[in-house]
Amino acid sequence: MISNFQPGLGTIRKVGLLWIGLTEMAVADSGGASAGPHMFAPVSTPAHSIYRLAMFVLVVTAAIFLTVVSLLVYSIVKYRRRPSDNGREPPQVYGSNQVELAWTVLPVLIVVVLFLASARVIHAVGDPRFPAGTIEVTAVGHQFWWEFRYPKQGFVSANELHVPVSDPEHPTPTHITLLSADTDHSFWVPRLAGKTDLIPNRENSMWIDPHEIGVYLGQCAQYCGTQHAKMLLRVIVESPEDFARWAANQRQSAERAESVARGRQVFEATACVNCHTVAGTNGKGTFGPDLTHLMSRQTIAAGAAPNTRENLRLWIKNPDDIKPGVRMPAMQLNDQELNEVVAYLASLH
Ligand code: HEC
Ligand SMILES: [Cu+2]
Repeated sequence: MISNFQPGLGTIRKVGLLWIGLTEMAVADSGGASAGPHMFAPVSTPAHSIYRLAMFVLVVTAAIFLTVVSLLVYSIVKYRRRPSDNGREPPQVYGSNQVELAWTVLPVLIVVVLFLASARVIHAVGDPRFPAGTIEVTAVGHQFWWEFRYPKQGFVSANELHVPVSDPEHPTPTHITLLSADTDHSFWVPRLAGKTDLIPNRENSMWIDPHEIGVYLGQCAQYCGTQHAKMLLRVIVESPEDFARWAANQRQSAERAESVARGRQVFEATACVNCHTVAGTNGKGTFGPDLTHLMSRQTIAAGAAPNTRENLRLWIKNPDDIKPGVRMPAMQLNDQELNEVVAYLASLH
């Protein structure tokens, strides 16, 4: 018997190692972010409550499953057909108040317990009391990127949501209002909270309360068009000091270095300005991401590529090479204009 069990345990170990291996691959792929997007390691209040509830439901239903399967296997084995059977029907029993009461009351009790446990978490997640230090962010889903507005601080960013880490003693949760500029999207950062949809002409909201500094990966979780799969997002949870420094920088107008004046002219003289804002220039478009502090982001095009000069050049030359089906056209710049505009973009810290 015991030797029979060993291959089984070995298999479980192998599956476990494979799982860890896959997670690590995801981490490697994600450009150094501290964790892949899975929901088994929550670090924020709503995700914690949901995880605990899910585990509780899983344990209760697993216990029911095991009981039912054991009884089933027991009956199949014990009452199987035997050569010694005489072929007659066993005695037929009709009705037993005790048994019927037991199999009615017990499931009702289990359902009530599951219902109360779920109702408690739904209430805690759906209707929390926000403390005074709550950060307000408006997230707008676009095909295929995220706009993040900080209305109280007065600036706009994209694709990488910065929030301060929340100390359970003095919580600073982030309340996120969710809007859509075009079609349905869904905001999902598995380690921080459940999914919430962004629906045109409707205001949804959610919140996160992360307790660990780090970069958490997320993904649009509602099919929204060709590049839905490359509509990634990252939440950068940082110390209150780092967050304050980042926010202060975001509030500044764009840098105006003389050395990149020609690139700025290219930017201001082309249709870039119809789709992009750079504070302090004539670029006031909102169809594409705000570029005022482009270089403060780790990635471009909603996580489609690391934010390097080479990728920026590739992107401006032909965005479709990085993200086929993207809503930004190739701007047909010549090589010199391309180099100048990339130098300008690279100066926007
Ligand atoms: C028709 C509107 C439009 C025009 C014109 C346009 N863009 Fe874009 N741009 C977009 C959209 C939309 C995105 C977001 C694409 C995505 O991530 O799916 C984008 C993304 C970008 C990004 C990446 C930003 C980030 O943080 O991810 C850069 C850089 C950029 N554009 C620069 C330019 C420059 C420079 C020009 C002019 C030469 C230009 N764009 C012209 C719509 C436009
Ligand atoms: Cu989407």
